[in-house]
Amino acid sequence: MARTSLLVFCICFINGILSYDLNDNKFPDDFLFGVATAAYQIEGAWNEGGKGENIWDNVCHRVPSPVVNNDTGDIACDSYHKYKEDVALLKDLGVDVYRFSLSWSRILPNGFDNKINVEGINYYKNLIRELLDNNIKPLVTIYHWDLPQVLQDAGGWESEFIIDAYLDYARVCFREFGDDVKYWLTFNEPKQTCHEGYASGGKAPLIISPGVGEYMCSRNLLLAHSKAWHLYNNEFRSKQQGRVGITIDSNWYEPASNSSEDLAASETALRFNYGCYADPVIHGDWPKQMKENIARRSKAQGYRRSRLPEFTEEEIKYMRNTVDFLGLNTYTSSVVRAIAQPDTTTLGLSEDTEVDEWQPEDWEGSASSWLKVAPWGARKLLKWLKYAYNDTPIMVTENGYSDEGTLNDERRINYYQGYISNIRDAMEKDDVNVIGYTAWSFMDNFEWLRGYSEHFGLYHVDFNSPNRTRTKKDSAIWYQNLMKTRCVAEKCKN
Ligand code: GBH
Repeated sequence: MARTSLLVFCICFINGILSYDLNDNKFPDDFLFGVATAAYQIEGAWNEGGKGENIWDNVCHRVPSPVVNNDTGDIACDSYHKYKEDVALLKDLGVDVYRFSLSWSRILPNGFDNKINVEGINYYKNLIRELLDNNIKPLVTIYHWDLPQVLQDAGGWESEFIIDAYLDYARVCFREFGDDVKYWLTFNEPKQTCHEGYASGGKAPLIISPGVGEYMCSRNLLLAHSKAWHLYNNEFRSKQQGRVGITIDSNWYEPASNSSEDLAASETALRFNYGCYADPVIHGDWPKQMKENIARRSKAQGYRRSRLPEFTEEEIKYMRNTVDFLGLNTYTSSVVRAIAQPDTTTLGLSEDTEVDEWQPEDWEGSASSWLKVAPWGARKLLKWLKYAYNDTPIMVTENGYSDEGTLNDERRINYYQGYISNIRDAMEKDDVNVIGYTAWSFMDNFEWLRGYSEHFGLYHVDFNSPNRTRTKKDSAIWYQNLMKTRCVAEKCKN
């Protein structure tokens, strides 16, 4: 205990003096603090309990493997067998909420609802029961990237059949778990599903269709989201009284200068990333920056129509205002500048954005190439979301820092301090309606194509031991203290 308070004290002290003043206001009493995970990254039991194969099983089992060290999620943190132990740790940590995801192929091994896997349903019912018994609210992501392989074989997110397949899956989730779950996320980070999954080769199913297939994916996914929201709204809301949102990821895009071109470049980057998914579910249609750029470039490239598929008037009305809250995953920032003479020949989301983007060398790094520490960006991004999306309530559903795996993870504590302080600033000084925060991640886990080489956990997991032993890191002790005092600074004001 002495070690804990000394550690907490030292870090607050150094930080407060050297970089910025930490916000010492308490978070509101009803603010939800917690931690996050995802099914494929922690559950393991890939072929147990009646589960079907999904696209991540498929990718990890390919020879040669595209994953670092040939790692797989076959066992991962073994949370399928260890959920009681997990909940005991969550209880000890003192979270208000636990964000986790459901594995589609564990619930519907055929992808479709012609066959419901009772063992899979029971796993999640037991987990939810265990959480509620310990006074922890479940925040459930319906889809975090693990599509049943049979649906991928039929075309996956590029094909329209997926809209109703997703709807049927969501119906099963609302029906089976909705009496106990009051916070739902239809999707985690659609950009990664569509752009990394169907264009950049960064995520399963590793299909490469930049500027074409990735936009078909976005369109289908957005329609699937709004259908699920309408279903909840019409058939479940009055009885279950929950809220349905979607989690979208974005950097903050800092303009390189105050020139109107660079300010516009920042706005364009935000619209192409967060806006690609938030504009349709709030305003009904793609952001105008996307429509204009992609139509103009498609024309120059000789396409008969824009590579960005249009929404009909009817779809626009149907999609508008189909969120009860917006989820935000944010880890980092970048700097952007307008490109004077954009190359119009190449296809792809970033090419279509026509903005130069980079991260300055002198920003503090992490174990992930893309993640540099820029806590001030979180405040600016939240302020922008308030302006762009009519003050829709926001839940920060992921934020976190990767290292090579140490228990004395001061750099992670420093990261959380800076980010959470800036989030509190956004609430207090910019009047942004932030309703919760779930840190990524509860524990070290399978980091997709990076395997077990990048660690984001508050708890260390020993992947060499059959027990997958969990050990509390210093950052967990720090976060536990934050959730108790409910402010980031060493001394809270009120
Ligand atoms: C989240 O994505 C995920 O939701 C979560 O499952 C994951 O474990 C966590 O973050 C940590 O990565 O390598 O330059 O091509 C975060 C958003 C955006 C992270 C794009 C990786 C790859 C960029 N991500 N990114 S690059």
